[in-house]
Amino acid sequence: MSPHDDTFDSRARDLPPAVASGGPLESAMRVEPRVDPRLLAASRRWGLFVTFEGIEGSGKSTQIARLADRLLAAGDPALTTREPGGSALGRTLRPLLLGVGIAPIEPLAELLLYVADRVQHLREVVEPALASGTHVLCDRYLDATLAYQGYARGLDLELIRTLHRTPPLDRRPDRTILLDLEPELGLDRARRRNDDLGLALAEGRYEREALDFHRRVRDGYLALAEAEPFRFRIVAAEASAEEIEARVADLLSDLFPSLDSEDEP
Ligand code: ATM
Repeated sequence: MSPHDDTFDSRARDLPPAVASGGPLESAMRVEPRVDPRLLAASRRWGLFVTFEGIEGSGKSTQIARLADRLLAAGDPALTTREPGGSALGRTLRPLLLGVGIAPIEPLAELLLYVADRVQHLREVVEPALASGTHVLCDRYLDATLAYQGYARGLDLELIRTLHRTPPLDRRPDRTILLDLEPELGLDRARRRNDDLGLALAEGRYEREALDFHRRVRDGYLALAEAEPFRFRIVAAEASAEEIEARVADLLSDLFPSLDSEDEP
């Protein structure tokens, strides 16, 4: 007998007799396979989680709306949302976080408010949508916290990462689009937009930060993207909205086949 046969024999002897011999237990398993319900849940179709990041004025909101339109037109269910402000609690927190002169906020308090906003948003909006098969397109997420509170305000990146290991904060996007822009250009656009929309006081707290702050945010985003090239796609945001829209669709077409321009008639 070869060593191989010997191994086979000893394995067969270790099995319970009914399975080893093809007895009643084995045939019952063949007729009525028992599937772990957790595996069944995992095989159901979940939505994809895509986040958009970038400095102020990089055009995230425009691009998210355009992407949602494309997906919906192709029959793909998609939800657009944002942080801060995607949940009921978040809508209360947003003016506190972004308003000019509402109340002084310590960097650590600011971090914890963004984290509170995120927990509520994940539980109330993001998780139920993904579980029902709806794609979630989110304007800012964890990378914003790392870039603004970490790289720009100087809070410990490891502290932020540690907080985001606890559910539901441990959810990571399937893809992140980083709209990259020179801070001078972005700030100029953001200030003009806030003036036009009358939002300079309600949402202008970050536009009042020094240019250097926004440079640190941008550099932080680029460092994050470099560290995770599989998740991030960087798009130069100086181009026209139409050009950026086409580029974004192209960069997501592996996840969403309906965005593949070669499939268009
Ligand atoms: P939007 O204007 O893109 O919605 O962003 C609001 C601000 O929230 C943004 N300000 N600027 N410039 C960055 C800030 N923000 C953080 O500082 N940390 C975070 O975790 C999030 C989600 C947003």
